[in-house]
Amino acid sequence: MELRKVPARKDGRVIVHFDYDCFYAAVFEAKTPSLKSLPFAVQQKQIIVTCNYEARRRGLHKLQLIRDARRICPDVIIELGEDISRFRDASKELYNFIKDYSWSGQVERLGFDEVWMDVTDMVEYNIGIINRNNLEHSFFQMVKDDPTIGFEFDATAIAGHACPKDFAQGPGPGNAEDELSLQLRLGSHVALYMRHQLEQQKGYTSTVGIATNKVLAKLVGNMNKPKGQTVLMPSNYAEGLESSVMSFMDAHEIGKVPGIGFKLAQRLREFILQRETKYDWTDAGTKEPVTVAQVRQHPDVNYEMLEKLLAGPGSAHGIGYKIWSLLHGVDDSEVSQARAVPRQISIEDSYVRLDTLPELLKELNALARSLINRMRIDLLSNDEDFEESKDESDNDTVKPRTSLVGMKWLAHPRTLRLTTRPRQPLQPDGSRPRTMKRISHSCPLPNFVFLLSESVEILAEKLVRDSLVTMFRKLHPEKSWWNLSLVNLAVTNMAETASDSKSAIGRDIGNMFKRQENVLKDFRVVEEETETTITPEPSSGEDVTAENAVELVAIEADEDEDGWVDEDGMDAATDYCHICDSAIPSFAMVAHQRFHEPAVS
Ligand code: DGT
Ligand code: MG
Repeated sequence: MELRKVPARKDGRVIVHFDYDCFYAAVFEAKTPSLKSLPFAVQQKQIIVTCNYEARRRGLHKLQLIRDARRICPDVIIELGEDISRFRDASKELYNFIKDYSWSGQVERLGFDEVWMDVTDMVEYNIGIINRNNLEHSFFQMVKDDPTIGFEFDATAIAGHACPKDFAQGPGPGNAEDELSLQLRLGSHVALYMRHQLEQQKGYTSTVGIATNKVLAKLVGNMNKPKGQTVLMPSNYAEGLESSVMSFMDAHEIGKVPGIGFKLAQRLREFILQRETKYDWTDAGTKEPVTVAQVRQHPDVNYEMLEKLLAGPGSAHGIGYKIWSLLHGVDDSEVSQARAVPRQISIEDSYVRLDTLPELLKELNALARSLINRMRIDLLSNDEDFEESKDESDNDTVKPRTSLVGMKWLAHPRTLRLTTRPRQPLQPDGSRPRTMKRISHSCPLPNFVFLLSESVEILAEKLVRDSLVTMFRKLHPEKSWWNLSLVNLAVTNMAETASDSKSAIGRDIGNMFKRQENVLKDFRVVEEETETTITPEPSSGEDVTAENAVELVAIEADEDEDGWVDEDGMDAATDYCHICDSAIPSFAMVAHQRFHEPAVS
């Protein structure tokens, strides 16, 4: 039947998916390697957000209450991970490390600890120069214009694990039907090489999947965790990938398929089982699993029916066909190109109670400091011309000489946004209205924040005094009563300065600063351009109490980290809570559910 037509599989690409093992714990371990052999966990609020494998061996797990972890493993070493900037920095460093190997620049981050890389061009090039009569002694060239950089490998063998285990070995070298297997074998070797480099040079181990598209690569990696890699191979070379992909996909619970979020999975389960189903939050899963096979093979399921079943407000057009394709392991989405700068930088914190002006000013100052620091980390780059031009400049008196001299802005965000989430006042009957809305106010970002001559502290204070207090008053004209559960500060609307020619900048320090002033002229504050928006957040099942705020705070630290993640992630990154309907990153769903549970005594 036409509506059940199997979407065409476009093989020919080789995609590698990296997932760093125990990421937050690994960030500490990279600095202090002695932690690796000890049970070690990272704490945010009252939970262990992650722990290393030694701790997992001793019975600890992700998202466990600190109390329970200490009881189970009294000698566990715990570090505080409230300050997520260290994870963000590590994530960026590792991303750049991986990106430097790429020829095409198609390297995409998902969250802090996952990266896809499209290695098709590297694999194709190396297949082009391979000696098919001596595949055992091959050399993989890692740098296109330097045949000496790379590694030796056996192109008849797979590096790491293969799925399925009885994959087709292929009819032998030189046979066209075996090209796909050859591609994937090379993909597995380049993945192994990069995984080793990541470990040797940066101290991080990772779990890697290699396949012909993003979804398959992400899924197949899970088969050998941690420190493992798996390549999805054809089980029958004549059929290509068809049979192995179908049996691989069919075995998965539908909620595990990236791109099928919590809500969609739940609707599919209910359709297949023809009744309401329950979700078990403690296990981050369902006690009523429905497999891909059950959905795919159901006689009434086709893409038009899926469109009707799944389309809703906010869902992308063509969701039915997209899900139908995913059920068949078909995913044509591209690995996006690496971007030099994030689309936005946002910093936020949440509060059990924030209702006095002195407290607010203190928090705004702290957020503004983080924001400016973050801008300097993410948006400044070395001016390579500076070192050589330094001697040419006899104007050594040009000030200031700080460690930031020689840096230039890669982009200037144009807009400053302040967002709050006010708690509603109690109603006469003592109840609290359920809606928790975020409200925000935007205005042009004042120029002075780009000045490198001033300290972050001074700039932050000025930003609070000159802009943020006024913006806050626009959001909260009522002087007498407000109580905030969240404050978010963001710079958005990036204007990249990539067109700067090298010769135009950094000739000497004076010129550079003069030029910077010129650039900044474009960023005048224009009061009329300000804008206030109210973003309704779907109603929350209950308000935050001091006790249950704990986990929520932990989640939100990650939920809205910065533009690198917010806007680059695929649908898989977000699920919707069935109680409050909030969008929650998939990995944080379990912790989020604790927020809805009765307060822990
Ligand atoms: P893995 O991949 O099983 O070896 O372990 P991780 O620690 O890499 O876990 P993963 O990949 O699920 O998440 C990456 C990091 O994100 C993790 O190290 C800590 C953080 N994270 C994960 N889930 C949550 C959560 O529910 N709340 C918060 N605040 N952070 C989380
Ligand atoms: Mg991980």
